[in-house]
Amino acid sequence: MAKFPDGFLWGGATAANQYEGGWNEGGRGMTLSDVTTGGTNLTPRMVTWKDKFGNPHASPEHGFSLPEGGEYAVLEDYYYPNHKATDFYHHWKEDIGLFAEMGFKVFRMSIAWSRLFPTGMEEEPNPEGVQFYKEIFEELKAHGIEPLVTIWHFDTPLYLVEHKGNWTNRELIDLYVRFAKTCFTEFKGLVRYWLTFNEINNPIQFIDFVEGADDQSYQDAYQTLHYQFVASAKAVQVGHEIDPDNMIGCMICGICNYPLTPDPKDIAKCIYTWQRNLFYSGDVQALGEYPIFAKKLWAEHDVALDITQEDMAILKAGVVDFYSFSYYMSNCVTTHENTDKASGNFVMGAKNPYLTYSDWGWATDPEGLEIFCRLVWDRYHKPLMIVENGLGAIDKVEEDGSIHDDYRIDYLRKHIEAMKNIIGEGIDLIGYTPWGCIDLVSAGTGEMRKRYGFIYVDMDDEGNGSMNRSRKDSFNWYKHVIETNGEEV
Ligand code: P53
Repeated sequence: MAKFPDGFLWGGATAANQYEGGWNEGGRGMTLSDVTTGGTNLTPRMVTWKDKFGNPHASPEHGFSLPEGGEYAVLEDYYYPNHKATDFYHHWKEDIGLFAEMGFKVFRMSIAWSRLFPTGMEEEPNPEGVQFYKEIFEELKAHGIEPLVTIWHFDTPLYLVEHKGNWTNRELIDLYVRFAKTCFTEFKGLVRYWLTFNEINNPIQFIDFVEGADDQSYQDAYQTLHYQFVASAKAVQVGHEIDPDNMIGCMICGICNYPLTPDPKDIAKCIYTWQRNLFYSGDVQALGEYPIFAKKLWAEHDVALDITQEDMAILKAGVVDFYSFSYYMSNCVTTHENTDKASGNFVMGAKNPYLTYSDWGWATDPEGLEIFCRLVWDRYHKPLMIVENGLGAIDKVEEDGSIHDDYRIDYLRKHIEAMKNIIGEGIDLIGYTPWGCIDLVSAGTGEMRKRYGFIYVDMDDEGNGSMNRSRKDSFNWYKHVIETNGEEV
């Protein structure tokens, strides 16, 4: 039976926009999530805004663009779950203490861009923001926990979204690089592991599910990706210059796709899905150039990109040190109609009759994790890190305060067993940080009830709750897994 290597990075993952809160404290500027309401699996999250006459509106977040003269606004009649989130801002010492109790070797978190650069346009960072993260990293170090820092986790400053055209504007590259450079400089010696962009392939992967996605939407999604690739590659170079010990990775949303039937058309569609959703982004970041099928993908939607010769050189010089990804589920693709659809907030492929599904329609498939690891290892030969994995579920608090989340233990156990298998094959897997190691706000639905944590946080979908932390059954289970370096799961 294979063993996890010594020094394997066991830990957990979070992101500022879903966990940190303190949205209007410490000089932080706003982001899109501050004007996004909660939703459910069936009702979309809404973005709130005012038109040029000052009339309030709420529109579904996907596919939304602000009309001429409009501005994003926090409206009185709505609740915004990301404002407080689960309040890492005021609980970080206590939370890090709990992570240490579980024996974490690594803790994944993100830096809120707008806490360092409130509008994104400032020349110098907000000292209060820098100080906040410094204290956190020092606390982690004191507990022997290595921080793994995502530089961008969906939280571009709202000013840049509203006034600069978001990531379809080339200017965003240098603004991001200034932010990244500040992080590398200010936190040098405290942080060694970095991820440039969370789930960089997200916009292209989910575009098919945006209603009414036209060629312009594809144009914007591919252009956004290109500018983010260049920004990421520049950040990798800057990060290595500032500290050659820095290990900088990409982060890909890793969904394992299968053909629903043996119809060659389904096989072809499946390969296409791998190319577009995964290899397109992975190749640019891990190999330093666009794959040949990129041209085919662009031609499908008449996409014409702003790509310069200099950009190509930057991509080549800014190849990542390791390949990280999220893995929650697999998905079936088909060219056939009338198939049973899996309902998930984004992933609505055909339902796989061999798998079971979560309450949010996500398929549990540890085998898919093995397949995914093999394919990306064969392609890139870079160390792999699984930086998100887990089961979003409703937890019941018993009268005595205990929480028996055996379903979560079961899900994680199966995926850890899968990791053992691929390590046994010689694949260089270096770390595992299950998602939402402490309960936080769901990205897809904005719900609190979709929980992933080992640590429960008393907070509901309407914002009621004490924010008290408590240990679920999975807390002690995971502690034991880490203690035995994965020997006993
Ligand atoms: P939630 C969809 C599919 C796969 C990964 O998602 C995704 C999403 C977005 O919903 O995002 C990642 O909270 C993301 C995290 C997110 C996590 O998966 O919708 O990096 O920010 O919270 C889980 O259950």
